[in-house]
This record gives sequence, C-alpha cells and structure tokens, in this order.
Amino acid sequence: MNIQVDDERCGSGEYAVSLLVEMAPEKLAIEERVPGVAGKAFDLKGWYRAWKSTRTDDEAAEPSRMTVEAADEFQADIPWDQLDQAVFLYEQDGKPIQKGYPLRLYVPDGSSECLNVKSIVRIRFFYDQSSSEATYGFKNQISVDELRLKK
Ligand SMILES: Nc1nc2c(c(=O)[nH]1)N[C@H]1C(S)=C(S)[C@@H](COP(=O)(O)O)O[C@H]1N2
Ligand SMILES: [Mo]
Repeated sequence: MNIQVDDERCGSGEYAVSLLVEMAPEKLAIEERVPGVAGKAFDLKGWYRAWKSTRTDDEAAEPSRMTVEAADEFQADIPWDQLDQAVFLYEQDGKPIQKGYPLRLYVPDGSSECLNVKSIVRIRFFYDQSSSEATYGFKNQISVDELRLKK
C-alpha cells in the first residue's frame, strides 16, 4: 500500500513505506520517544526535510501544519510546532505493523493521544496561517462552513 504525500509548495508523490524509511535520515526505537511502545520508527521532520530537499531549493520555508489521513477516513490536522518529536512507526517484531498498517503517527508533544493516527494513507503539508490547535476526527463529518458552501 502506497502513501500519498502532498506539499502545497513542493508537489506530490506516492511512496511505498520502504522508500519513506530509506529516505529518512533518523531511524530509532520508538521507545525513545513513546515509552511503552515497541518497534521501529523514523523522525517526521528529518524525513520531511530530506524529501523536500530533492524537490526545492527553498528549504528554509517550513510548513505551518501537517494533516494525515487514514484508510478509515480518520484524520488529524496538527500545527508544525507540536511535531518536533513526532515519529512514524513502521515495523514491529521485524514485520510491518499489524495495528495501524501501513504507517502510524505518534505525536509525543501533541495536545492529545487521539493524534496518533493509524493506517495512514495520505500526508499533507500546508503553509497557511493556521490555528495553533490540533484537530482530529472522521472526514465525512462535514463542518458547518462546508455545508454552507455546498448549499
Ligand atoms: N485510523 C485511525 N486512527 C486513530 C483512530 C481512529 O479511529 N482511526 N482513533 C484515534 C484515537 S481517538 C485514539 S484515542 C487513539 C487510540 O489508540 P490505540 O488504539 O492505540 O489505543 O488512536 C487514534 N488513531
Ligand atoms: Mo481518542
């Protein structure tokens, strides 16, 4: 299963988890960031900067937030400054993760454990003026604003 990556300024791509792992400069035991959880993870911001460096010369510009979307349509929208310790869990007991396959986010500095999104299929980076609060929930719960737009 591939993961779709979209960056508002640097375009899009689709990657196997193994390729994301290969790109990531910092792999670690997830216990180092999330005590009590076992397995291998890679650092989000390190991976993101490595990915971005292949696509733009403007590496200084950092996103304001990241959203992740799951196979079950759960999603989370997280301000960039909550993501310094964030990791993606990709392997447990030498195998792809079973709970949360193919990729699970953990946000140790995040405002809620609900942000630890399982079964990620899409990762998006935005640069707009965002709220400083993280949000999460199921995609098909349409907001009032969206209903207004659709009439
Ligand atoms: N894909 C997906 N990820 C998800 C959820 C979900 O419903 N779907 N629930 C979130 C919520 S609300 C919590 S509290 C945690 C629960 O993690 P656990 O299953 O490891 O206890 O997963 C989060 N990640
Ligand atoms: Mo939750």
